Amino acid sequence: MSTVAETLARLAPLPPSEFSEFGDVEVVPLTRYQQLSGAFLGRNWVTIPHVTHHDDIDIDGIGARRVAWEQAHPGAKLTPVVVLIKALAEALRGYPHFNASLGDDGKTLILKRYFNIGVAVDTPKGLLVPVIRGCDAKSLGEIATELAALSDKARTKGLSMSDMSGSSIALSSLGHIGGTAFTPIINAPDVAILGVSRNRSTPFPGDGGAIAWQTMLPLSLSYDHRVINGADAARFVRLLGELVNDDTLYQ
Ligand code: CAO
Repeated sequence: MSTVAETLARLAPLPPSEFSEFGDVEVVPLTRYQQLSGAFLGRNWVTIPHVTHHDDIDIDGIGARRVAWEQAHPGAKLTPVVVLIKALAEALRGYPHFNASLGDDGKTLILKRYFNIGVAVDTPKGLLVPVIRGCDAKSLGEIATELAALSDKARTKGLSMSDMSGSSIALSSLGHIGGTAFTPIINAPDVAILGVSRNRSTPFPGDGGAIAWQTMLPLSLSYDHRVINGADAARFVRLLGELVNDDTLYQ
């Protein structure tokens, strides 16, 4: 048996970052955010055993409600991200070990009694993950307003460490751009992150052999397999699908 250190020592060294023999290059500095988030993403990717569960949920219920909701809340946008932030907070109630962190000694699981959702925001300086706190007690309108304010702050002024600390779970959406699935990297010390891709009309067998079209939203849940098993991950995403079609979420 070899130790982990011995196994790592047998890996080939990385090639040097020297390319001038192949042609002209330009060296540009990484922003402070890119350096920091790169260091954290690299750490999380190599230290957490990730598995990503992919599924599509039916979001016809969101489309039907969005128009009425936005008329009742002038200026606010009910995007799938806003609905999913609320649904995540609700789903965590039934899955406490998704709202958890491993203890430093690796022998305990710390269950959190708060429902704070981190949201990846794309900024000119790099990726930032502000946290919306207490989402279980907030309405969709409050979540939409806070998401707009935090993402604007992230893009214009930047965020403090306290704006980005204390999440239960995180969400990363590429739905406004495209894609069918991806593997989001867990934002430690969280144990799961939900990736959202672009929704699409999908044909299903309908009555009498007809085709029925449904709007499906692709979700990709990356989870720490030391804490969460695959069956629970699959159930958790199914539950999100039920919650986004549940009237009580919109009250
Ligand atoms: N499918 C189809 N359309 C979608 C969608 C989806 N899954 N998600 C959002 N959209 C639409 C919205 O409805 C909106 O349409 P309208 O302008 O017609 O209302 C449009 O895309 C833009 O949405 P938005 O970006 O303003 O709002 P959002 O709530 O979807 O997202 C935020 C907010 C802050 C998450 C987003 O602006 C952002 O920064 N996303 C990038 C995150 C990222 O980079 N993640 C990857 C990290 S890993 O490197």
